[in-house]
This record gives sequence, C-alpha cells and structure tokens, in this order.
Amino acid sequence: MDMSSGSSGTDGSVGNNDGGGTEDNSGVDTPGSGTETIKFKSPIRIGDDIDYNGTHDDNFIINTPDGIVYSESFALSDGFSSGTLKYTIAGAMEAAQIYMNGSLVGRSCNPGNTAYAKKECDPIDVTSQLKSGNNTLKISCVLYLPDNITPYDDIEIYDMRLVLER
Ligand SMILES: [Ca+2]
Ligand SMILES: [Ca+2]
Repeated sequence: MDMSSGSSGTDGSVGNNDGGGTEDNSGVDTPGSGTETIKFKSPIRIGDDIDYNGTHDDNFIINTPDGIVYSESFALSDGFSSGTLKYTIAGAMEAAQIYMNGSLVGRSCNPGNTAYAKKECDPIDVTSQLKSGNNTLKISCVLYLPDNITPYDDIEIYDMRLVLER
C-alpha cells in the first residue's frame, strides 16, 4: 500500500484546467460571452485639410487630421476563432485603404463628402491577418483627384472596433 502521495487534488477548489485558452473571471458570463471587442481611437480623422470645418458647411468632430495615415497597435492573446473590423465613416469621396499587419484587407465605403452622411460600412473579416501578440491596424488616405488644393480625401472614422470570437 502506498498512500504517501499528498496531491490528490480533489478539494473542489477553482482552477481546474478545463480546456485551456484564456481564463477570464471578470464576472461576465452571459450567452455570447465568447465575444470580445477591442476599441480603437474614435473618431479617427485622416486627410490633409487642416481646417476642414472652415471650408465645409458641416462639422467634423476633429478639425485637425491625425495625418495621411493613421496606425494603432494592439495586443492580442491567443485563442480567437475569428476577427471582424466594424466602423462608421463620414466625409468619404474615395475608398480609404485599411490594412491589418501590412495586408490590405478592405476599402472603406463612401457615404459622401459630408460629415452628416455617416454610414456604417460593411464589416471586414481580418481573421487570417491577425496573430497572437502585437498587431497593427493602419488606415491610409487616398487621393481625391478633383481637389487640387488639399488632394487627399479627408475623412472621419467612428467606433472602429475589432470584434473577436473566442
Ligand atoms: Ca483634402
Ligand atoms: Ca472628404
């Protein structure tokens, strides 16, 4: 008889490894809690018109652009099954280019050159571009050729977010 082992492990406490993945004991435990949302800066304003509101009869929330290109990095833990970018846009005459980790994943919709014509664009599936660790979203302004004064299409992007299924 050998009863010397002290590691029976049947004390009923929390912490059983029931399948790996990310442990999340934040208290949110409702149906659909496998969804996680990463929010980016909002609004994001890109373009080359440093006084948009002074030359248009509507109002961007941010008058001075973040630049021609906006990028934002974020950390991602392992264990996601899909990732989808969702966002709303205003002021777009041309389709801005959206990149995830250097890959062009989509082009924005174009509700028109007014801050009032906001539109929620179609979601972009970025699952195959995502990786665990550091990731970078980049949004690149495009030229609106009829404008020869500030030729990049000034746009404002709201509620850019990455919805992950875990
Ligand atoms: Ca411009
Ligand atoms: Ca514009």
